[in-house]
Amino acid sequence: MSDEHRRTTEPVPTIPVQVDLALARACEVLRKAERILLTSHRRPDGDGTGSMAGLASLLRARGKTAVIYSVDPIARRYKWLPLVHTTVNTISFDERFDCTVVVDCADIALLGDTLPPPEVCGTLITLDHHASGHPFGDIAVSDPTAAAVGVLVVRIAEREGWTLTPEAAVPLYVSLISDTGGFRHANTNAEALRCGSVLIQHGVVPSTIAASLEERPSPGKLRLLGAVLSTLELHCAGRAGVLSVTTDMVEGARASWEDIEGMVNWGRNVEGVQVGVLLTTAKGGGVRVSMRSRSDKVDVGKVCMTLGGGGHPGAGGCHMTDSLAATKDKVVKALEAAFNRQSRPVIDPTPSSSG
Ligand SMILES: [Mn+2]
Repeated sequence: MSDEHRRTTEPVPTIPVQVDLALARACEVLRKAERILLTSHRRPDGDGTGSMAGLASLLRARGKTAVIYSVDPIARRYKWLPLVHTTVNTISFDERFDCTVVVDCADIALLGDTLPPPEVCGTLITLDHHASGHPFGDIAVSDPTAAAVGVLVVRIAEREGWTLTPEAAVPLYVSLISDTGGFRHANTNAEALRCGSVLIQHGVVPSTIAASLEERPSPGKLRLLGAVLSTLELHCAGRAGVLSVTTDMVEGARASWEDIEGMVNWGRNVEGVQVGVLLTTAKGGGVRVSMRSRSDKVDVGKVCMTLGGGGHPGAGGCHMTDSLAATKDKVVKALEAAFNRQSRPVIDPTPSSSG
């Protein structure tokens, strides 16, 4: 077994004392509350949606009023979750809640002006697990060791002795698999799997949920993907995988422009490739460049900055006014320069065992 497959952290991270104290205070407020408002960050993901729905189910089973509130519509992918159809997108100013629970949100700024005023919200409880953020609320439960907010909801249920029904267990399981990538990401720990096990004991069928969340591409998207994959070119000694999309390809496949989303990852995923590039001929002229890096050695945000765009170390983009061929040339040259700045060309892409 190589070192990278060996565990270097504790199997069960100790829950910080202040997290436990905050959770106890949150439970006390929830126990007494009659009317509870539940919300998450804008465009809630699987964790946000699943933990809201799961907590709503648990609270309603106690005879309480629990309102799920999201200004943005719930993504089609999660619409089938129990109780999600009861989500409201406005809260009237004369409503009064005993408390409001904000899930999966590391910063009050991410709520924008969607959070109702304090007199509407009542006691503000936050349940979050982001390591970097600014915990907020009257009671902030913020635990980076929790793989998903669903884990924190399971902790609440266990602490309060609330029975988990399938109606609560299913969305909580979705919260868990969303944030752990199906128990594969680095945040997957013993507690995440223990919670998964508990949820299965209470009615979750993992294969059914996996099937419900499966991406079902339209025939047009699949035709377009086939066309895009056939454009793959490897540059920079196999370290850059470049894919191209043109208007003709989109129209020929009878696909939509949205179908292009995520296709850049196919170039990045090729064996040996460190940077994936997708070149898209823009409708208004020029070429849209997307870059994804799987190596911390090349900051594609910086590479894109040299081309007039920007981004993060792992993801960048820019718009160029040249033709597709000229753009490809410039992008490859910029990447070549970035790879050359690396102290030594990487031949073996496997992570070093020392880190
Ligand atoms: Mn989350």
